[in-house]
Amino acid sequence: MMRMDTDAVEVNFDGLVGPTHNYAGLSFGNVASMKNRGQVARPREAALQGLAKMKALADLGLAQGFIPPHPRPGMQLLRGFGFAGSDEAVIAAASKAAPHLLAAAYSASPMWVANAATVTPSSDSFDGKVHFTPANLVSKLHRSQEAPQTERWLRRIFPEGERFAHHVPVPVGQGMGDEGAANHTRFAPRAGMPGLHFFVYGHSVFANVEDTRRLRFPSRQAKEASEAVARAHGIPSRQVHFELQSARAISAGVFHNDVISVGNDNVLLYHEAAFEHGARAIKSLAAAYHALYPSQPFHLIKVTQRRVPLVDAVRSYLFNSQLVTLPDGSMALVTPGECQEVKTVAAFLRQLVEDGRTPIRRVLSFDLRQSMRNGGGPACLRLRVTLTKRELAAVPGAFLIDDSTYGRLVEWVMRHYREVLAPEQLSDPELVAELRAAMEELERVLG
Ligand code: SUG
Repeated sequence: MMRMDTDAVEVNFDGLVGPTHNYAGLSFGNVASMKNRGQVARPREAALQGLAKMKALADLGLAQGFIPPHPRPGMQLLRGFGFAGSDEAVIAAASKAAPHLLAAAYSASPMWVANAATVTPSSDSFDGKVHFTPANLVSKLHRSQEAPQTERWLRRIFPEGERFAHHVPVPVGQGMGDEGAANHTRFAPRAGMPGLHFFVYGHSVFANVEDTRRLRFPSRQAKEASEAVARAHGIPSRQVHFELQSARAISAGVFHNDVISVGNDNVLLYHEAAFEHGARAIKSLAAAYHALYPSQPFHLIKVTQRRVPLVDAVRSYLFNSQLVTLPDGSMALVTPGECQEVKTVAAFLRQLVEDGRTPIRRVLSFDLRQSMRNGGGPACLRLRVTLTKRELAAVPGAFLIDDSTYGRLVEWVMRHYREVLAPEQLSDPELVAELRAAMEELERVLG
């Protein structure tokens, strides 16, 4: 028997940009991060840009939450590399001997919460609870430190018990990367109905898939990691579908599937170069969906290379848009402002809305430039959690965006964030005290 919770809604939990947002060039294979290495960042502006998006979506009538930043610098990471003594001594020594480690420890990368965890709604899990598995993020050192604090925040926002279940991250080993929801899409006629879980991976550790392909950049998501998550969450096997990311896309800088396709409810918008097996992959995805919902429409919107070359897709982050269902049932594409600056993409978006044959009726555009320069678009900044009304009521209000929480967070950012931050300023000893004060104050804001 499939469970159905018709009062369920998708809640977007955005990562609140932390006060150490900077451009340290830490992500090989993420072309924006590589290109902008060493630039001066604007943490305050970055956080306000993210908050403005949250507020705008909440004002459209969508349920919106947030996940706070992680304490920085990550002392455990620095101590793990042999630096010892007081926090101050550790930071001073690391800034002299290993500035690259200091940059990793200071990274504000937890803002990209699409990578924080994989979430299974209660309609799809074996025990009727919402399940969370924090991503191990082992592919990148700076991100590999995130999981323990991610788990702490998730447990606070979604208290373990009758409604929510929390798992440990997938065990690590060479190549066993789990990047969370960035490679996971769930399809169903609407929120609350049992969904088809679409996991896209870049390699398979045991089948040595990656070894047989020529990749310019490393692939991050292992098939076995996604299988582990689906297994732990108890998703029925007919509701799980796997597909291999294309080598061509990864080599063009598509380090996650959410940089080359986006889905919502019964729609998938994808670039023709997204999947290794091209049209065959799409056909088998559609078959899996129709095995669950034989007579329901499934909208597959293909974007050809002729229409939007891969390089334009990566530059504009078109596919890192959020595709959301508005309260009137129509869909909106929440795009980064860069889409309007790339001619092929701007033209595509115009036609998409004019076309009228797909459920996508509106294109919204947001200035997220600060995050975008590190390869983080609208979709990277949010973790989707489908919740029934009762589950949503179990989330502490301090983590949900309304006029009052929004106002308090803006005030907090204005008080505690630096206007500018360059990577070399991470060795400034005053930064540590500033960050400590900011996090203490945040606890008061959260009540
Ligand atoms: O993991 N950038 C992030 C961006 C993550 C985007 N997420 C999704 N597509 N879902 C990453 O590469 C750059 C940090 C730096 O270079 O300072 C960074 O970590």
